[in-house]
Amino acid sequence: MSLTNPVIPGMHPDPSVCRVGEDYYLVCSSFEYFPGVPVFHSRDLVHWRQIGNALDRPGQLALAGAWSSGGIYAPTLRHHDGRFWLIVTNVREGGGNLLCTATDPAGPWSDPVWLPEVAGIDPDLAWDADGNCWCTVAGVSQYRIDPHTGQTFGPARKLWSGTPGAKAPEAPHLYRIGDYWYLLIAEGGTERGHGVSIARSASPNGPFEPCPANPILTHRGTDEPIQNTGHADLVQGPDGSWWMVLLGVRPGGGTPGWHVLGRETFLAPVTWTEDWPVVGDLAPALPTPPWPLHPFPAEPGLDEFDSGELRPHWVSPRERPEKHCTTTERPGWLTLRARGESLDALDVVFLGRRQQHLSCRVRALLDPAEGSGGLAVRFDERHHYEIEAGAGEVRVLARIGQLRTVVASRPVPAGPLVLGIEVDATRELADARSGPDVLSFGLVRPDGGFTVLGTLDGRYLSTEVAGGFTGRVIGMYASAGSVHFDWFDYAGDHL
Ligand code: 6LW
Repeated sequence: MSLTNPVIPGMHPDPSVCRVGEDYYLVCSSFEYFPGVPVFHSRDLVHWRQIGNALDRPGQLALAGAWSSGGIYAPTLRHHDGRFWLIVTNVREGGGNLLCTATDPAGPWSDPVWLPEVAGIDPDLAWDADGNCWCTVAGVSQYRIDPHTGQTFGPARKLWSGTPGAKAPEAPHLYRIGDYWYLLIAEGGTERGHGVSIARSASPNGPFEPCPANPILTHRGTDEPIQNTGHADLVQGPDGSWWMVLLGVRPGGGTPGWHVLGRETFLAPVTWTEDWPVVGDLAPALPTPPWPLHPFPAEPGLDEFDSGELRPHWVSPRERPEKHCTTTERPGWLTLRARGESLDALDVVFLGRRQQHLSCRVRALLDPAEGSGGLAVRFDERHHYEIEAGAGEVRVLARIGQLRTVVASRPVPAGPLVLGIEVDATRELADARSGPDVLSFGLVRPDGGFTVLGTLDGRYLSTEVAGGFTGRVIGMYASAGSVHFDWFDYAGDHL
């Protein structure tokens, strides 16, 4: 079996990992989406399955007013004293750093304990042998905290600024390994200059001595297909081997390269030389770990909405109140009810899943008799494409920045219909300016054929155009009234 990176494709950045016995658990950022902080499980570090979301109740996760790419940033997950500890930042007015615990990482997770005096993103947790709990944040600074109450003891103490001249020392993780305390950070910014550096000390509070080989990982200025590599966490396997999880991107198209799935989670092997970690090859082909592989049954791409519970990969911008998103109104169907009668993206009710493959195909059967809605590829409020049915026609729509346009429309008979989206990243580059992929929107005919109504350039739904920290999410929406969806089918790499 060939093993491939990324190990968790699609928008799953800032991974943090821990191991308990033979089980690994991993969490990542979720930004403006609800529920937040997806939790993954693995038995081999290569195959991962989402088992829940740590912040899945409105009392844990308030995102009103969080702009796109605001909200939930960079969690740290640790297992200590028989419990899982999760610390994370909610970047919004009235947000800040919060900590939740669980005995089962699939949930339920506790209500949050807030840390009002901890200033800074990317909080880390580490405990020393005396039982002190150290919270280290981007910058890089450190607080001693009581993780049960969120209280801090004394002001922040500066630990390290990373490599002189490198911007954004962030994503700290502090570990006791052998005779040293190691401080792993990301630096250079989360774009093409991203990298991972490390320092060590005899104490968790420093002084820290930088590794002479810093950055210990970067793909800046290289031809590597995986770029923007950084924001890492270390984990040791049951056999003593060491591994790094980190974020990276897969740019496509000509120059400057566009990445559309957001930042994804990758895995790299780590060895040690003179008590410093050395990161092995980080390539699309993964080395086989020295233990049995543990693949999970393939996740079905088809969702028929037959159970009351939505699977954990479904997310909505900011909130998902039952009155706007329910499987009980018409059993066996998902009903989305719009908030208003306008095309304003904030009135639209959207339920989607991350695009996880460079090429993919989506189909959904919907009944628009009581409203308007359809399928959308969402990057953020100002960058999305959709195919929408309602009022006797089907329309392909695009929003790119300030521009909103109807790309195509045609009348359709009343009744349920199957809409489709096809994302094709396999086309040859025509020239240096070619985009990363093309997206086709259309109707599925009764004979199963696909009638394309509009084809759009994928670069406008990329980080390089839209900006921010997120990636594409594909799903269903209602823009007016109620729209019922019988099923939604996502197939990756079908081409
Ligand atoms: C995160 C920072 C980063 O807080 O991006 O790549 C920010 N690193 O560490 C948001 O994901």
